[in-house]
Amino acid sequence: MNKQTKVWLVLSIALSLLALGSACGGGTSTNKEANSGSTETAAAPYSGPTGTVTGVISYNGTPPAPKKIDTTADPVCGQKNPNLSTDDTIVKDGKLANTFVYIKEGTVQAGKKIGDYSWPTPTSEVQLDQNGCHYAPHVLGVMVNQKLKITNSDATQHNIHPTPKLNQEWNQTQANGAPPIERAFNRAEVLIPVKCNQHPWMKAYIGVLKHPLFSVSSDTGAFEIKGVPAGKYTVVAWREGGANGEEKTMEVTVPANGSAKADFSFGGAATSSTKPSLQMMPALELPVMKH
Ligand SMILES: [Cu+2]
Repeated sequence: MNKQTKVWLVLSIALSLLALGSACGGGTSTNKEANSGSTETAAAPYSGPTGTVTGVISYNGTPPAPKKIDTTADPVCGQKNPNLSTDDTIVKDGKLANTFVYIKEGTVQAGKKIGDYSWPTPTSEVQLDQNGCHYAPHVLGVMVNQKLKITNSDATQHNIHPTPKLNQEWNQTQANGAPPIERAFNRAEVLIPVKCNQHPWMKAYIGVLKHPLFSVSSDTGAFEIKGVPAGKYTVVAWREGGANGEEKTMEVTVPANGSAKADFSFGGAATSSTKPSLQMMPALELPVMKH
């Protein structure tokens, strides 16, 4: 072996070691970044005292009457659900259902931001059923990466089509008798509209959050958010309508082992009810809906 070959040998061994080292090191640091660089997976879970946020969503004035839906395009829908009608404003005794209420931001008693804590992804799945050519529930929440299980209880084909702005858009056909579709959203987004490419009247809304501090108002207008770290927060109540829905916010202080009240009201003259409805917005998508 001459001197030159020796030098090359040593050099190439050194280079390979260097490459190996940097590959390993690089991998580790990338992992670290993924776990600590982004706020959603960064910090430790919260373990201090918690309270609840409860409230009732009211609707001022006369709500728009539900409109009967023409289902002649798919006789299966009409047979199963002859009284199918619009469900964008469900009001009973002045109380509004299907309002998505969540903790948007705020400071925990200890002084940290709520977003600085990590929240484990639930192992339980959230179900979205298609029954009578209607989504149930109409409004739902999931955590980031939590499994959403979509079922078809109808003797007809649906095509589930979420139209997010931050997550990836997809649409998937689910035939009569097809197994559940399991999906998840990997970014927080409030809320993602869901439509059915087969039945243009079908609408649902999915709120995706990094934490479990959300709730949907029931038929009595009531909601409850449990397990909220004691602290001071902005609570948002969202309901559908307009291009991006309608939002109200409120500041609340959640006491340790206590409850904060957050009553909201929608409807009435002061609200933005004159905005175009979401259904009318994407003119480009109308031909797709006819499939
Ligand atoms: Cu459908």
